[in-house]
Amino acid sequence: MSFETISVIGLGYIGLPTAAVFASRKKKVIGVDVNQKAVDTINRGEIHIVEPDLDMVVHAAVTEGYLKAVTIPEPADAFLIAVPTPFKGDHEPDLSYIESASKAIAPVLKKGDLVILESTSPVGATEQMAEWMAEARPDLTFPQTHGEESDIRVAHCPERVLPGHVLRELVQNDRVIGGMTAKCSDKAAALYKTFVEGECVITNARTAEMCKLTENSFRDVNIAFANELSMICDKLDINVWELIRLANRHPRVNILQPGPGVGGHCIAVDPWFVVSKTPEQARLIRAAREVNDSKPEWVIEKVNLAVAEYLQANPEKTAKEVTIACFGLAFKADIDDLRESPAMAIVQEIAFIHPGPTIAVEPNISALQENAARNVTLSSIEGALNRVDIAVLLVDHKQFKSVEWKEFSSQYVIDTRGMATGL
Ligand code: SAJ
Repeated sequence: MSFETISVIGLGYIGLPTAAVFASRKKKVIGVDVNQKAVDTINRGEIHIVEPDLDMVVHAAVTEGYLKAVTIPEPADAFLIAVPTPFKGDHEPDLSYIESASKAIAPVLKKGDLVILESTSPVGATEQMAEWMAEARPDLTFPQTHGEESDIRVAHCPERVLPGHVLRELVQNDRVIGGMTAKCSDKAAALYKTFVEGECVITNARTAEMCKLTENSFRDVNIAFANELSMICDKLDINVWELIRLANRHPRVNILQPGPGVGGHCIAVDPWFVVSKTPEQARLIRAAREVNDSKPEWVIEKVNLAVAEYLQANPEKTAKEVTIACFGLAFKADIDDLRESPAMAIVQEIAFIHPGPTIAVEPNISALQENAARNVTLSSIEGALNRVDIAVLLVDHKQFKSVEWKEFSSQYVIDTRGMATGL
């Protein structure tokens, strides 16, 4: 099975690195995106997203002529769909991007082509995608009606890479390959073997869909456990970080770390895809989402209490003269991605309710986008430490770990990451 030309639909955090890695293996890659600006950026050999080393790989792929970006799909031997799958309304999955992508490639499909859905999807989405393509191309046959005899092969192969380590994990992680039939799986596995050094493990499409949702739900439930513990320990006057360290000495216990909430684009979204399909069964998964989503509010309450205590101890001051410094805006440590970040949401809310100055420190960015955080001043670590009355530690970036937090009065440090109090 040889793939001369590979097309990747959706050139975002997953699609662009995937396209670039195929191109680095000297495959002809056509990247497709509806965003003309992103397409132009990539065709200049530049990138519009942040991921370590991706700029170099894309630059090389474009200048050597293996990768080009377009807005309208062109014929290829394999199509990988890596578009967003957000939720809408009451956490219902929104498959409209998959629908548009599959309808956009349908006109250029030909007998023998492989279509892979990489986007994280609710169970049944791959079959639905195949249906959309079949409706658009009645002249071709698809696996849902023609099984192993179908003209077009269809599979779900979820991405599982960790933001910040995408290029390494794309190559090294094992890959779950869920074909709609055995031949679909074989063809998809052959494609991934172009660059995957991990194992390509074969299953069916529905199990592959559920596998990805299970991985992220597992993590969400475990983080919720840590977050719930942090709130229990706060009530009981116990240091949660010491407690977790001690409990983790048990050979079969491995508790994750509490934080200000769960951010990113996957873990706070994917569990809802399970809940929306099976609401009566997915009770624990739903509760975990609710615990994690409630954590930012809990942190804001702690900040309000600290301000009240501060004013009581310093009666000559008004709230307008209290400076709150928030350390970290990104959704997790040592990255610069502010999207879906609980830290960002907390800082925005503090700036909204607090009449005094709100300072934010984010060593991984140089400026805050306009309107990103009104009334928030971006500062250096030193600048913030010189002015701070109440410190809110939100992200455990490496730069914050060397700060002598112990020198601060503990009731004025709200430490959501165990950097000051977890020592
Ligand atoms: N977090 C905690 N405590 C912890 C671990 C994480 O509060 O002990 C928070 C982080 O601060 C962050 C959020 O959880 O706000 C998510 O971070 P993460 O590092 O757990 O995961 P992501 O969103 O960067 O990437 C996840 C990964 N999934 C798993 O580890 C099961 C990645 O492999 C997936 O490919 C990715 O989701 C995705 O695209 O689905």
